[in-house]
Amino acid sequence: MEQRHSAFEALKRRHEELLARPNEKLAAGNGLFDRYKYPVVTAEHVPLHWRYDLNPATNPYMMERIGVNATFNAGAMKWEDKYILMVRVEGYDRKSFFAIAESPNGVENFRFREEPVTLPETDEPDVNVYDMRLTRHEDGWIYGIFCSERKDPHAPAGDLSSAVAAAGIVRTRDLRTWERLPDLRSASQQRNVVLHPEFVDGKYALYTRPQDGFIDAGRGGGIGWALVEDMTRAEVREETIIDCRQYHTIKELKNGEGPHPIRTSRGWLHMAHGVRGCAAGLRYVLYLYLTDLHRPERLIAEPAGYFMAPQGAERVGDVSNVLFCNGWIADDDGTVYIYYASADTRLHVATTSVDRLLDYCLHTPPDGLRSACSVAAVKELIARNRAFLRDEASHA
Ligand code: M1P
Repeated sequence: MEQRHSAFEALKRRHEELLARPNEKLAAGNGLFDRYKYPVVTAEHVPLHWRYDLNPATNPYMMERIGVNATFNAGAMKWEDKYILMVRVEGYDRKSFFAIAESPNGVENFRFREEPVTLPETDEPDVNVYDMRLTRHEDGWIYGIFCSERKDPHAPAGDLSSAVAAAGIVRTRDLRTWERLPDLRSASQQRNVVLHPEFVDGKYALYTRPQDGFIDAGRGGGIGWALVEDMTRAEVREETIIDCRQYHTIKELKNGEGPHPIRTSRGWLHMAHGVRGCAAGLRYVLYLYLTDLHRPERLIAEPAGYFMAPQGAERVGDVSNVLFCNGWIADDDGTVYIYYASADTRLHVATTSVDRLLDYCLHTPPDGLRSACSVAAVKELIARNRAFLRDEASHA
């Protein structure tokens, strides 16, 4: 009995050390953003009482009863002065569910609330749920749109992998009780659906990602845009592609909107993921684009290539070579907290500012779509630098 007690005390001590561990900004990067030394939420952050039966009578060996495999792809928002993450928690059983973790400063000490979120179901229960985007809408509700995955009813006998992706919708006023609304109706499968925070032409505006199959975007041309009159019976009637997939780019195979865009003086700042295929499988990177303040569906700037790609230990995990982001927070002082997951395994933070992100969007050359254009862009920068250095030397 004494031994079992001390085993649990040791677990508790290690867990508390992990939760209380200070995080550190890493030494200078590329000027775009700063990475941090430690991930902000890992499977080990999940409370012990979700995983262990603490009663020695029913758990004589103090074994973990319900294992957590990964914590990743979190929605994010500021709430009552806390930085809130709606984390995708994935168990050993491969099922994901949502749980809220909170931090006082956005970069460390994330702690899960007492219990995971109880997500109401529709008449057609979800098999798996993940990747919730949180939007505090100007209508007064906080919406959560997530992927609801179910077995493909038309899969041939013996095919136990084919699935159908749809956008599930919940809303809340307090981040505690959730009202489930009907899933988004759409002619195609949908994942990475995101609600714009403001009405556009008096309607709710959705970023969509039409896809032919569960994995393949197929004829789905990229990130779409659809206006919806009523979120309690949301339906995609007309969908226009606002950010296209293109040959030989980082988003050749598919792309998807990240969190809802941030309103800035120069336009709506968007974070998205782009996917391409290579010999190692799919490679997911993060990129930014900017759209018009009054017409959020109108693209006004898109820097070439990626903003962030997996680096070092981020490269390896359950689904290696993946960065994914569906949550960021723009603070009142202009700081932006980017919550990104690596390799479908763990969650990190990077910090930057609205000003930096705008400067990046407005001054990084766009993708010329050919090597010759990339060379021209480099030479143009070299020429400007030569002129600048000459000018500086002449004033010395
Ligand atoms: O495994 C990488 C990502 O794959 C999917 O993203 P997308 O729909 O853009 O391909 C999602 O399952 C996502 O959760 C996952 O991180």
